[in-house]
Amino acid sequence: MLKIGVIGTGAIGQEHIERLHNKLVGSTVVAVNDINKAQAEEVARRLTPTARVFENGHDLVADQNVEAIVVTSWGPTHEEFVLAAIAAGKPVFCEKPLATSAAACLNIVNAEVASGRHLVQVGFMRRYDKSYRLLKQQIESGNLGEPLMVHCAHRNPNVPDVYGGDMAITDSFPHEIDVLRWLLDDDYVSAQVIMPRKTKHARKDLDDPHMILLETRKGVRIDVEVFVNCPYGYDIQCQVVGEDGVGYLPEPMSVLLRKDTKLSHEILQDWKLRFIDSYDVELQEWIDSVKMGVVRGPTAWDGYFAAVTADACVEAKHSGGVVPIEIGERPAFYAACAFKPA
Ligand code: NAI
Ligand code: NAD
Ligand code: ISE
Repeated sequence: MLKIGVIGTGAIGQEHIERLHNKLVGSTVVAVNDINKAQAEEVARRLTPTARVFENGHDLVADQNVEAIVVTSWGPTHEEFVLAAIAAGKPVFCEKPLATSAAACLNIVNAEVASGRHLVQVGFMRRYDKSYRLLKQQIESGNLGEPLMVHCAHRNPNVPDVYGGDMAITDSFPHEIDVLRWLLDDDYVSAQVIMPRKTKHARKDLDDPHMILLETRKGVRIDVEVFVNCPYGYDIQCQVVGEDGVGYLPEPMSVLLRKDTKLSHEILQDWKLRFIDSYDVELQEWIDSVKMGVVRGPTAWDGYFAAVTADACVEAKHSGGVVPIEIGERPAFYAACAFKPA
């Protein structure tokens, strides 16, 4: 059994503790921590009663009984806990974003390379999603011809009060940044952000929606609508327009109903359900790979690339211009752990 310590017992922390302790094979949660101690104690009692509740994340990382770390605290805290795990020589799965700025992600990349071991995996779970994998197969088979354009939407029904500032770009959009780069096997060269009319459903201090435009090295043009107060539900759309055909991301499975004069499908309301299988596959593969001593999932470099892109998008939003995305060569260290689905 891989003995795991989880830092952050909020929304996704609770989801991951449940799957790591009670659902997946080969792991057990032996330690938890949250800055909100009462919540950590309540979560431990309910989901993993024998786990030790730590006063702070650093003590948890250092504890001899903890073999691997999962970081599910707020984004701004990720850097310090991932760096602590690397310093302790322990594998660490960190929810996206790896950190909230490119500079912070680069600190992690540099620390990992200096340690000489692949210890970091980032929670970009869409790469494990069956529907994205089917779409990727269509692209890679050549069935669509060369991709020319990609149209996407990332719609949430609502967001918590702590979701503010540019989090549409730094917290929601990183999923598209990562999965589209993986889907197209391409990198980005520029970003632009256009602000449509604001929805009446958004809080006064929150900009919503955003329209984000990316250009890739191969010349593919991508547009992504990020709309986090979309009253009808949680809806992730992706359409790849190729030279010879158009591929659509499959919709989540649901029963087609003929009822009350309508022909309808249910629309999901919650990100936890839309990607429930992907989180399971992602973390099961992480557990298995940690035990084998080879971390195979999205790397700290992927997390860094996402942060460089997000930073460029934030700059583009505030300047109104087209901002180049410049990133140096990927260190050879990361070539060996390019993502390979099991
Ligand atoms: P949340 O706000 O529900 O939970 C965050 C938890 O971190 C809170 O319980 C908070 O008390 C704790 N925390 C904050 N600072 C801490 C510190 N210094 N030490 C220990 N605990 C601390 O947030 P949520 O939605 O669970 O998100 C957490 C992370 O997971 C974020 O990075 C988010 O982007 C990511 N996430 C990823 C998703 C995915 O689909 N992969 C979905 C939802 C969240
Ligand atoms: P949340 O606010 O529900 O939980 C965050 C928790 O972190 C809170 O309980 C908070 O008290 C705790 N925390 C904050 N600072 C801490 C610290 N210094 N030490 C310990 N705990 C601390 O947020 P969430 O929705 O669970 O999101 C958490 C992370 O997961 C974010 O990075 C988010 O982007 C990511 N996330 C990913 C997905 C996904 O689909 N992969 C979905 C949701 C969230
Ligand atoms: C959240 O943090 C996630 O990661 C969800 O998957 C995403 O859809 C949501 O917009 C983010 O806030």
